[in-house]
Amino acid sequence: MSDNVTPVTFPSSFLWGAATSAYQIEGAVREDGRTPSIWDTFSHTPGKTADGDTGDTAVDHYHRYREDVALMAELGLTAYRFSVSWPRVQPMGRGPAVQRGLDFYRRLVDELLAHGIKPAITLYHWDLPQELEDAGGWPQRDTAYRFAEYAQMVGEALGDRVEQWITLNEPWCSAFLGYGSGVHAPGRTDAVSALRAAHHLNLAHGLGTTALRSVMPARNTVAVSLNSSVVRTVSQEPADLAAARKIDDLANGVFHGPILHGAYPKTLLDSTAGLTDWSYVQAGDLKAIHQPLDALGLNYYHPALVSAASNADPDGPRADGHGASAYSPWPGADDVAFHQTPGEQTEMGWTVDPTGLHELLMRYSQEAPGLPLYVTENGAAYVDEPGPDGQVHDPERIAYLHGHLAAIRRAITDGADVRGYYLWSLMDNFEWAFGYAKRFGIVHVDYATLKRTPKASARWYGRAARTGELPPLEG
Ligand code: PNW
Repeated sequence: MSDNVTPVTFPSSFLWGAATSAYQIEGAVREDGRTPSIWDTFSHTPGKTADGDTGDTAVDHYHRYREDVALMAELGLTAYRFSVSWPRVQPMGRGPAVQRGLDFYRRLVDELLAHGIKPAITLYHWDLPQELEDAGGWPQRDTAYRFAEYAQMVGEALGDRVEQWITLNEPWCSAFLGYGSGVHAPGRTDAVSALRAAHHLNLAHGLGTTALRSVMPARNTVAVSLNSSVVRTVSQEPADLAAARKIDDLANGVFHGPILHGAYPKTLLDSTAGLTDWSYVQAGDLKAIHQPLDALGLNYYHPALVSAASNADPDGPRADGHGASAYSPWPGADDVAFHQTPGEQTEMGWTVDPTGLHELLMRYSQEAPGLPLYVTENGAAYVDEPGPDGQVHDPERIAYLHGHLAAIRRAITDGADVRGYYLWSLMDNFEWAFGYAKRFGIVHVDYATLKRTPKASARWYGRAARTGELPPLEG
């Protein structure tokens, strides 16, 4: 652990980034030919988001991107991960690309490059064109083909100036929160649809990777960002270990199995056998999914703690941190109980535990030997409001970042090939079902005026980026 005295320094090539996603920041939902995505529909459905919040305006990044890039440059960030809105560049999810939509991303990328900031594009951060959901969405195979076509269009348009590409962000959330528990768009609640969605997201990743490579310069890199869980157990009893195996398969193996190893884990096929026969996995799919990658993106917020349901209080809270729903996001795991990990929590109720990030990086160093790793998201929500001096003091976030960056540094020392860090998030934004109530930004946004004010954590992180060394915690 870092003792806050010994300097924690990073390799000079380490990327110091921040991350965002299109629907969470852009606004301008009806401009320049954009059509609705499933998140427009969902957020406009009463009861689906806190206070009925929507991304209609979000933080108006579509019109303020120059200001936002200038802010990143001023802070000293060297990389920026953003997502492309599918319905902005290919309305309805079919047909030719819309130049005005692509032009926005071209201008954004050129602005970043002019400021010496390395862009990383996520092609899919959850905003499926509504038209494709109406045709069946991710449980339907065709959506994977549509994604590959879209990926190729964006690759053709921006492959000359963007080197780092990420196909999907957190397919677990798309599949299991979108189609299983229903707390994310499109809000469907069917275990089999969730599993089908997971397979078609995997297929989309594989076909999308191949499509990107067919149109982009060979120097460009392709990765996927997984929100892989660190799953711990309350005991080493066989029933608890079996519970952890089940959740690990449903959280991690269902994606890294086919993507990294070309097969679904046998234990996953067994634990879901009562629900599905996996007959939608067609001949050749696993080969199509198992494409060589250039890097792996890992998003980490907090660890999970599980036991067999028989080893838990049946009336206790279901502390899996995935929002309230009568439907589980864990198909076939009704015999598993989630426990609150001990320790301090962020505003999301997520336990602060940097050791989980070290574990995760070490695990994937083994799972994917030789594959460079990036932490493509990590960060914390706290209640942040400007003080009387107009400044936002967020010592808890600084401590969170310090702890997690020090954990990354330890993982590098221990042999993990971690190349960079994208803090979630550059600025406060639309936090999905939680609306604007949860603030993850290192830049504060006043939602009445949309004024941006860097928080103390932004200064702290900027200093880390400029010096390659973690500054001390605030006293
Ligand atoms: C990720 N969960 O979302 C996303 O990639 C971001 O868009 C989001 O703003 C960020 O993390 C913070 O939440 C998640 O329920 C949403 O486990 C929900 C969960 C995990 C990640």
